[in-house]
Amino acid sequence: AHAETLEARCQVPVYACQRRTLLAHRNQTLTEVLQTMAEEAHFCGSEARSLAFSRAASVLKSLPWTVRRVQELRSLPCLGEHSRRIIQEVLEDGASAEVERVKHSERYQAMKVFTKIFGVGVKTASRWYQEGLRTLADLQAHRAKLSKEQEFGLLHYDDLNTPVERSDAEAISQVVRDAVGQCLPGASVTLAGGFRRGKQTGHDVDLLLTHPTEGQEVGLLKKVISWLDKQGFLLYHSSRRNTFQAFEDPELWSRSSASGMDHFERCLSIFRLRLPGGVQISAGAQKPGGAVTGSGVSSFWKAVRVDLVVTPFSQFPFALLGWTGSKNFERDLRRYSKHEKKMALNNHVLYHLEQKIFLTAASEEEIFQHLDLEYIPPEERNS
Ligand code: 8DG
Ligand code: MN
Ligand code: MN
Repeated sequence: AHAETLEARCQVPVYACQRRTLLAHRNQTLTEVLQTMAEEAHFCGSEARSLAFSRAASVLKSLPWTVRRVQELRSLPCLGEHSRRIIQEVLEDGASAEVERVKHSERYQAMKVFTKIFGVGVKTASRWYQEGLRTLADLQAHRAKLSKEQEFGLLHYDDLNTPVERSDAEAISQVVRDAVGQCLPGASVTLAGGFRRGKQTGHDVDLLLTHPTEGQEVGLLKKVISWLDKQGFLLYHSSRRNTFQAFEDPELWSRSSASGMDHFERCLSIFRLRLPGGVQISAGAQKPGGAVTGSGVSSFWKAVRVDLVVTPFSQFPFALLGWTGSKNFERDLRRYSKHEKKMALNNHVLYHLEQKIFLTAASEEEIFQHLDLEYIPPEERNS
């Protein structure tokens, strides 16, 4: 009865950017199965189906009560027939036969193993599966052709699939802060991504670099990378230059931003993070730089994925908003902007499509104001 009173009182907004979603929520079991289905659809290239499951999971994350009966879903948005059916199965039988089948399927399991390699997406993983490969050992035996990125991904597979702790993220931020301080005094380093949303662990560390005098940031990334490399902090890095052109057709970049990719200068890297006190981790893993012991390989460092992104100061609030996530939150921010406000939002700018003007902002709060949205702090963007 309590749940139903809550349901009646609770008008859940359609867009994730209108909801407050904390990390801890009350429907973990249900969101997990829906996310498995979203992942499976993604592995099949069915992006619309994947999105539908993600949205359903996202709505459940925002609920202030635990769903116990399928009737409680009546007035909720984004819950399609398939999602409801799976939720009902889980509520009534404790598990969904369909989800169990997916989880145990050979294809899902192999796709999961392959896409966990840094640099491997669904396309490559599917191809390997088609060729009959199933495991990392198969991949090595088959001598599959790998990109540089994938080679390093495979080499550091265990480390890169070990959750990055908040303390690791803080340590890496500090190293990058030192590097940036040496290369360009006055420049700043900001931790974004899941850690900014309050997560205690993550799959990587997302860092934004900028300088309050626009233009000063040009050339910074090269210097920082070279400093880090000299100090032995980088196992792998690959950079891309800035390709953003503010005055090209805004329709063009508003389309490309739908995927979440942006045009900032950036570096995808793998850090060699020294561990305090020489803790032994990933015994048995291949560690080219580790100290070999009798039982296997022990090491005093671990590999951590780090994204470095350089932004001109005037675009920083947009970049910060974009790189803080979650992915559901970002996707709906853009969708809301376009459909409800006739504005195109991306990681660089906010553009009014009818008035044909750029709306500037000095903070995330100002971007929310332009969009007539209540400000949602990072900790409540875990949609
Ligand atoms: P995690 O690492 O803790 O697992 O989660 P996360 O921090 O939320 O995810 P992420 O994959 O590291 O991405 C962080 C945010 O950055 C996410 O909202 C997507 C956003 N993002 C962009 N542009 C790009 C891009 O070009 N590549 C990637 N990988 N992420 C981008 O805005
Ligand atoms: Mn991240
Ligand atoms: Mn990232």
